Amino acid sequence: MTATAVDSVARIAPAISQLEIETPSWGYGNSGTRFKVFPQPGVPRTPFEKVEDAATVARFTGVAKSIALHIPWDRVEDFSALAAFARERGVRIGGINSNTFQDEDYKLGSLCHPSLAVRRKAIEHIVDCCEIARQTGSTVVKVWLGDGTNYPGQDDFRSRRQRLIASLQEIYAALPANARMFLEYKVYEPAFYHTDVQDWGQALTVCQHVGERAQVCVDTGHHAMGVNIEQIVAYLLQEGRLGGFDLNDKKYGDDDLMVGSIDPYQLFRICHELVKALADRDASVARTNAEQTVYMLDQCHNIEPKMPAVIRSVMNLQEAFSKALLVDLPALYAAQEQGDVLEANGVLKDAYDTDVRPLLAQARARAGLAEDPYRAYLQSGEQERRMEERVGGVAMGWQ
Ligand code: RM4
Ligand code: MN
Repeated sequence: MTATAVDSVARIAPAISQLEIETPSWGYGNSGTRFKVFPQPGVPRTPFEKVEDAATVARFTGVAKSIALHIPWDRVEDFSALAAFARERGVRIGGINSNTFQDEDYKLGSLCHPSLAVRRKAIEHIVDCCEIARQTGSTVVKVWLGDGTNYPGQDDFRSRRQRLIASLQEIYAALPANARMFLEYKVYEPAFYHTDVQDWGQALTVCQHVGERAQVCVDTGHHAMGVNIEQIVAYLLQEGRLGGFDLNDKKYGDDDLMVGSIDPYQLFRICHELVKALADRDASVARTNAEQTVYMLDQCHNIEPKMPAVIRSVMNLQEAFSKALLVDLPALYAAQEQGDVLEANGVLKDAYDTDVRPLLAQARARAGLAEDPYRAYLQSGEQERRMEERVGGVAMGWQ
């Protein structure tokens, strides 16, 4: 290898050694659309089996050492036992995702609902998620709401916002001392006319009313088409309010496709904002924030085999992050300073156009990992073993 190639391997190494990726428990279960769920053989039947799958992904990739849970889908009798089970397999319990969108009572909303009784029920559920965080050692409680209205005039925007803030303040008080609350926005769906937490501005200002440890979750699939997500990321970092990501990709709506599968250049541009913040010399708000940002995948694998898809997604993110690590920042800043539009843009393109796969393979080999985790998994017999062993019982899905 040439000296520059050696240097490049060192530069992308943090994508193997430092990037912490979280996988979602629901990505291992059966999923589909409102039209059809296509079940797959070998899918986990219990949260413990989901943890086993996450641990397998961690073993093959060397990263992705935490798994996010969704309550009540992942409810178990003894959460500390689940956390211990995970620990023994080299993974930890990540974000606890609340679910206030699948109960009859939530037809008109949850934390924003006009009825105090329904709000109470939703608050208690999320307070319970805080308790689960305590029991599992998780440091994140995530709130995504299906709240909104379908028709103009159905309810009052400001009243609903007030109920939301008051409800979140109550929940915030129940967070474990070292935990953060993430508020996730989404432009529309399930509500079609207005959504209560529809964009980053709403999420940010609500978080500011709630407390310092309330931060925004950016689900990459939750924007209108054409929205500049990396710009949102930059500003949230500057405010110290970027909690984490729900990474996935989309072509149209909230498609939950594999991260980097439709628009890898966008993923690169997002990573570029994070890498720049991490490179800040002084301990800026943005740098501290970037150091704590959670990279979670929020994906569903409806037609593709799940475990290989999760592994591929982890690799996609590592590739985008590596390209961002290759951006020549001094050259970029010099070009910006001189107002050299084409040079500045060229610096980004040069990094993006680099084939980082051989570099990542090298870095993995150095770390004692398979050079291609995806192929290594396919050849390992793990998939066949799952299909043989996981017969009977009920495969897990969105219930
Ligand atoms: C929502 C949102 C949440 C996820 C659920 C399953 O659209 O993205 O993050 O928990 O779906
Ligand atoms: Mn999400």
